[in-house]
Amino acid sequence: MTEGMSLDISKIREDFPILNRTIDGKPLVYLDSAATSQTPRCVVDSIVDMYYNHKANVHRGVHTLSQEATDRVEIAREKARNFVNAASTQEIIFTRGTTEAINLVASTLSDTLCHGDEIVVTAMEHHANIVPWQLIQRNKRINLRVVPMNSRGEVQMEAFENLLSENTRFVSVCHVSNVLGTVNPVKEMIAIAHRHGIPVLVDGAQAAPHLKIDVRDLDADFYVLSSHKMYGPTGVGVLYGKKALLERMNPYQGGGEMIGHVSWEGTTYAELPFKFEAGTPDYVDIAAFGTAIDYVEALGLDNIAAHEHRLLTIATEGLMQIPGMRIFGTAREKSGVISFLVDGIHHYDMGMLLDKLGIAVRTGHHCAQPLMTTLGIEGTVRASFGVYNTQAEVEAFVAGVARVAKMFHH
Ligand code: 7TS
Repeated sequence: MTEGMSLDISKIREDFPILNRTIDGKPLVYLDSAATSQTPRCVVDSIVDMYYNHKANVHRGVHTLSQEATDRVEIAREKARNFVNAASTQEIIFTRGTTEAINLVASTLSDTLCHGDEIVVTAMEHHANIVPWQLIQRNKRINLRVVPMNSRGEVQMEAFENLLSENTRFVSVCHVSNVLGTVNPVKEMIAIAHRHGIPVLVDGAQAAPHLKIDVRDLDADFYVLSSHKMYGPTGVGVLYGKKALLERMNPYQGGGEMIGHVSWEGTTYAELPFKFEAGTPDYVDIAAFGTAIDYVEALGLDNIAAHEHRLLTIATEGLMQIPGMRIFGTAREKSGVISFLVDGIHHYDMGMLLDKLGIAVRTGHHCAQPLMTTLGIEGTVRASFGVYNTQAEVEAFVAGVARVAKMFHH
């Protein structure tokens, strides 16, 4: 499929057996892809094929199975490199996910930080981009500075630049907010930070399934993502890092795979990317992640984004008709996530009642409690879209919300 073509959604749905499920006798309407996307048959087939035909530990054996398993992992690494447009596979480190990737960078960076140093994040970060910095804050008494946002849920760029000072050592910012759907102007933010000589990590967990990523165009120093949100298996993530930076960093964990030579006197480390991949990697899922990348690229990220944007518009227009509706996040650039509350209805009640209609949405703080505090709420109801969602599903969702709202208000 080439870019710019509209997707055949009913055909795509055939790739996802779970979408045929019913909940309480009603067809499943899965609107929780921001938490985790569903997995197409080709990715599951890749996992099964590895277990049945090619399973052996990687990077260690001369025997055929071990070579085959290693090849599959390294092919996936090349696919991941191409997916984010990194210069080299040495810059692609496989992790357990976005969370581990950020912890890796934070923990390694902490070696170089001193009392009074500052890390800058935004008001809309997921806990995965807050708590790792707080953990190193505890040891080093560094300060976490938070970029405010405007009423639409957009980062205030002037405030961002003003927060950067000679004490700022690092900026870590989400590409897309998992609550507000805001697409942050990360290229511009990186350019500003670089003018001050500050490296930037971009948390791409919510961007990777929806936007074309080009780490070289962004000039990102680090870019992190999770496979399970982009139609891939669980347990795999990517840390992209510029080679020059990764080379200067200490290893994160020690063990097999990451060493050059070990002796009682001292140990040397392996070359990139293996220096950061201690222990047996999740090679079965890494190989299947490669298949997921092929799947996404065959559909075309521009096509996926266009489809999801259409669904977002239909959902937003539909929800706005419902009395007492409050939508959180109205950024001019927004991805396929919609967070809302209806006056007088607890988000949990809304989620439970929608579930009775077969509609799966997420409720709560979405691992962004500081953002909830800023918004003055405890949680929201969040619908999020994937490439397999249809207009009919979005209409069923809007009708479901309207029905619940009516139940409470009359
Ligand atoms: N960063 C962002 C922006 C996220 O949305 C998430 C997960 C993470 C980091 C962590 O990713 P993980 O794969 O390491 O867990 N977001 C969500 C969510 O919105 N609902 O459930 C998980």
